[in-house]
Amino acid sequence: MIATDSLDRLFAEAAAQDAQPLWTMMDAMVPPHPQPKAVPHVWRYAAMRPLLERSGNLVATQDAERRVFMLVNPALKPPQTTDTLYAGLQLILPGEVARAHRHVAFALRFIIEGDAAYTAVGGERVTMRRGDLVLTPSWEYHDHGHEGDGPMVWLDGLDLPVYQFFPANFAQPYAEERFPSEPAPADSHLCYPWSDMEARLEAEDGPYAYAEYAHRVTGGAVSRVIGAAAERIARGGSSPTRRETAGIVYHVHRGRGSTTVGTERLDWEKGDTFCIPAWMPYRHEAAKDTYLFRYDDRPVLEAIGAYRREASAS
Ligand code: GTQ
Repeated sequence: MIATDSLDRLFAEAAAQDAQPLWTMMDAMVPPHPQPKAVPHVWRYAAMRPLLERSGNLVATQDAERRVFMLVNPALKPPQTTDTLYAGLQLILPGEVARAHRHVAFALRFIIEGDAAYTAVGGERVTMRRGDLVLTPSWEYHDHGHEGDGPMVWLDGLDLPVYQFFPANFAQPYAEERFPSEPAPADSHLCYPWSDMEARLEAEDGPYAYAEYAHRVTGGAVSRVIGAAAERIARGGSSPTRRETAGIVYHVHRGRGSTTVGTERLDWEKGDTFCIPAWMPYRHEAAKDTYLFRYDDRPVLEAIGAYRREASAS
């Protein structure tokens, strides 16, 4: 050993070998509890709606493969709405086509406004109505079109950030603008109408109800990465306080209220979208009869044995 050796000298020489000591940053590398980088945040529809409308005047679908505003977490970069989930607001106008492509990333759509637009997925054409959940499974060609009246806006939920981490995504355009399709059957595994979900939530007693979407074929979550659910909270009611290792994106389908996340309070109303970072305790309170749609990264966490949830009444 050199008599004049020191930690500074050791670290400098290790750095020259592209190596660093673990023991000075053990807590950051192996944290005692989840440390999401996302922060709680609300994207207000009243503010976003006019921006979408302007994007409709300024950008044609020929010039934008998808006319979408990404909802970017203030503490993160695109495409992160949470650490692992992406959310965007997509606009399609009557007569437009968002051309066919496919990608490994999974997408879901929750319809916010309008009806009679369609998504054609792998040969099935699904007509979309407010409140419906429509799935685009991994690697299926899909295009969106609108043959009705008025603008159509939906929330896109994708697992894109996962593919920033696992660089395993591929994307491909289709040779034609539209992938050939036939109208989807009423019980298509791609479409989950709001009326069915609302009936399930109404069938439960009490001021608060929670129901998961079950894939019509597998009976499990809507994808291997993303799961989805809806919640009903009666006016004056509240959810239990929960925390889970999943990150969550919420969308207010109907109603008004607030969610306490850690020490922060997020106020929201119909059309707003908000996010809950992993492991932060959260509790919703409704000022009006409320229905929330949500998606999360629970299935992928379960696959790697890392999903945990705690709930307490109140
Ligand atoms: O509609 O295919 O928000 O590929 C982001 C990427 C929507 C889509 C997004 C996409 C799509």
